[in-house]
Amino acid sequence: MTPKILIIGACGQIGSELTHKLRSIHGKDNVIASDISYNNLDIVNSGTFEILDAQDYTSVKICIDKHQINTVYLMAAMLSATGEKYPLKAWDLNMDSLFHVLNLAKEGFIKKLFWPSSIAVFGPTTPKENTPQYTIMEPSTVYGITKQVGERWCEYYHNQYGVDVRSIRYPGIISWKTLPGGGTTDYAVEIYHKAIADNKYECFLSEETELPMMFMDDAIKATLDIMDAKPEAIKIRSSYNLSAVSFTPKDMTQSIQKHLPDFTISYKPDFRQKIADSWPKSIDDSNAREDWSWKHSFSLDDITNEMLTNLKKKEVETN
Ligand code: AKB
Repeated sequence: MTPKILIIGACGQIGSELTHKLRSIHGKDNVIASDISYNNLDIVNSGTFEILDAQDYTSVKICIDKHQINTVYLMAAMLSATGEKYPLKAWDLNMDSLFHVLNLAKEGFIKKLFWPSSIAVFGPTTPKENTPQYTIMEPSTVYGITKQVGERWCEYYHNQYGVDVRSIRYPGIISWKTLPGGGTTDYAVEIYHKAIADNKYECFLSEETELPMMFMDDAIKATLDIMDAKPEAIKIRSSYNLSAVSFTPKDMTQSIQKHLPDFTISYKPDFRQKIADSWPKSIDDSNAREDWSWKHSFSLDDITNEMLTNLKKKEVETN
């Protein structure tokens, strides 16, 4: 099957990089980008772009028909921190959009579907160290609830209707091209921007808050790897644990200080601290490593190097 791909939520942090990567592999005419507004001109101007409301079933179906789409990446979602401000909106967006694509897949309009889950499926009662694939899951955020429920529905649609849906539980994703929006792990991107702009950062999480994280290139690789794997290799149809590195704001500070020795950090935890405290510190992703040969590449120091180098380059280009 030649993939004809639709990315829903293509202007966001992960969606934008996925769009560029998939276009470089399959050609820009085979990868249609879509989002609710034109909020990333780089994406809007780099190939076919459709304004699409992921909550509007008819519009999604029309877009799929129009472009003869067979593969969908549903990247639109409201993340953990914003979700706590707008709980019902988060529920509606995250669930409506998923049901629309699952139903279109059930009806045969979509052959293969990627839907991201998150470490937010875990909660305060989950074992925090090396969190297993199968364990207690009592998420305490609306975002986490939508992801856990979504996972159950993905597995159900696969088992009952044969829908080829694939999913991974992303940790915090660190990248320099597009800013994240509304997540609890966003501090790990902001810190690099502020290090370059002001040589200091006020962190909204406490210094010892350890969370699982990953560089964007690893996240994109994982996404492509699971989508390229043979259907028989995908033994988990809810969502796979996925891991790369785990660290605290203090660890990040020390890594940044290797490049910027005068960089300082202060701590002013806000409502996001409680969310971070409910999530795992580290993740056991042995199923992903065994089933579809997942392997990460970037350590914390590699990430720091990439972030500082590319953000400095970007600053020079825009000035
Ligand atoms: C968030 O912080 O909400 C997201 C996530 C871990 O899914 N980055």
